[in-house]
Amino acid sequence: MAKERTLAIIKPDAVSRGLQGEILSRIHQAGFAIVAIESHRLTKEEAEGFYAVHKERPFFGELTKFMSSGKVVIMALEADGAIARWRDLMGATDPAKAAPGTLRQLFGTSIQNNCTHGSDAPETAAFELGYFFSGRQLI
Ligand code: FUP
Repeated sequence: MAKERTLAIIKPDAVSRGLQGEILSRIHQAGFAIVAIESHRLTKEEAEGFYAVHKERPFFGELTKFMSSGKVVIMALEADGAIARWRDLMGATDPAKAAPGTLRQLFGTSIQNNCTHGSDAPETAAFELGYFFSGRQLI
């Protein structure tokens, strides 16, 4: 399997509950390398640009308000098959439907407050990594 990079976010609901350490530990145990990491609070505009693909969806306003409501941890993760593997570790979008032991099942509380984000395809990963990180940070 080819080495890949994916964009992962620990969302404001998880950061506000102090779950960064727990989630980072699971990322480490799952064998991902953290190529880049930063923590900051997104502006509403930054969140809107990041989720532009969803701008016609009914939940767009609430989602971008939530994503800019507090600090997030943004990471570039690297592993063989990183995109699918990180999505497997996160679990389904809705925590109520996520498989036992996945991050969203363990730490998510609603379809919006679902604790983590992950790119869903190579093209999305390229866009999302470039949205937050410079080429220098991704060396
Ligand atoms: P995912 O790729 O699993 O993050 O899910 P989607 O791309 O379908 O949705 C992006 C984000 O929109 C989800 F993480 C949470 C949010 N969302 C809602 O708030 N309500 C919905 O009905 C669907 C998604």
